[in-house]
Amino acid sequence: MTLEASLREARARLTHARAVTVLTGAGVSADSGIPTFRGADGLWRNYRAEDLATPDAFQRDPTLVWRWYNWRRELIAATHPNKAHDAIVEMERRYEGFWLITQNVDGLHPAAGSRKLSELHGNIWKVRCTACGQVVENRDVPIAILPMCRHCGGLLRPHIVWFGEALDERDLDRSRDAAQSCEVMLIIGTSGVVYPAASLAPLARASGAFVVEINLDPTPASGQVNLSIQGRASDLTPRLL
Ligand code: BJW
Ligand code: ZN
Repeated sequence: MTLEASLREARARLTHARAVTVLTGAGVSADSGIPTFRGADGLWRNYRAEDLATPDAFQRDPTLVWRWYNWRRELIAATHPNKAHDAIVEMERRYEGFWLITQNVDGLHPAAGSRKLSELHGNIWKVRCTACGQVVENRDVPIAILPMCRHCGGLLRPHIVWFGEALDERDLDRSRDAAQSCEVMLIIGTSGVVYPAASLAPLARASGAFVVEINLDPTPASGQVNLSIQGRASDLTPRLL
């Protein structure tokens, strides 16, 4: 199928839909200048994930982990939402039943205006106390290393879901509901290798949704969706409207 024919088919499905769920990954923010996690220019390229994005790593060397997050905070603070983020905001306005599930921690979806969303892996602009559990917004760039809780003096950590950690139960339930109840699911800019997020598209498909993938490259999900469209998120997402 040509690109135009694929876009036409996706638009036709969207035109008749009442409930639409969108699942996004790092590829959506790549067009804002934020490196993705995997691939040639990926964030893990110079680091091993297990050195940075695990509870063990933080326990071993919180300073190293906070330095990495300061580098990322600085990078993300200089970016803005792109046309893909904006198009997803427009979808929220159009569909009565709409939910956005993002794996991105950069906060660009809420910055663009998305309100009906689950940030499944957390948010880089929030910190959580390792002692009392309190979550607060913190937009300091750089954040003081090591940051301490104002409430109890405990060590603060990024409010981000690291490998081996459980996702927020309510966010996950809401996301599963959205996957099971939508008529169309769009999966945009994710490699689809990280669970449980990767199980949401198969869940939507098994529940009868028409699943459309937008990605620069084929992914493990490409063979299992109804329509896989290759290209940039910031180019193709607005063309679905
Ligand atoms: C473009 C583009 C453009 C580029 N336009 N496209 C089997 C089943 C279940 C779980 C597991 C399992 N095997 C292993 C696990 C455990 C693990 C896991 O999934 N590991 C896999 C790697 C195998 N999962 C977990 O540990 C999760 N927790 C868990 O399972 O808990 C169980 C539990 C239960 C009860 C108690 C205790 C525990 C937690 C996962 C948390 C993931 N967190 C991270 C790191 C956060 C650190 C940080 O950001 O600071 O979140 S991992 C990292 O990957 C980040 C991302 O959100 C996530 C997804 O990545 P994403 O978004 O897909 O990015 P990329 O880079 O992979 O892909 C980008 C894509 O965009 C590419 O396809 C490009 O082609 C494309 N692209 N430019 C369009 N312009
Ligand atoms: Zn505290």
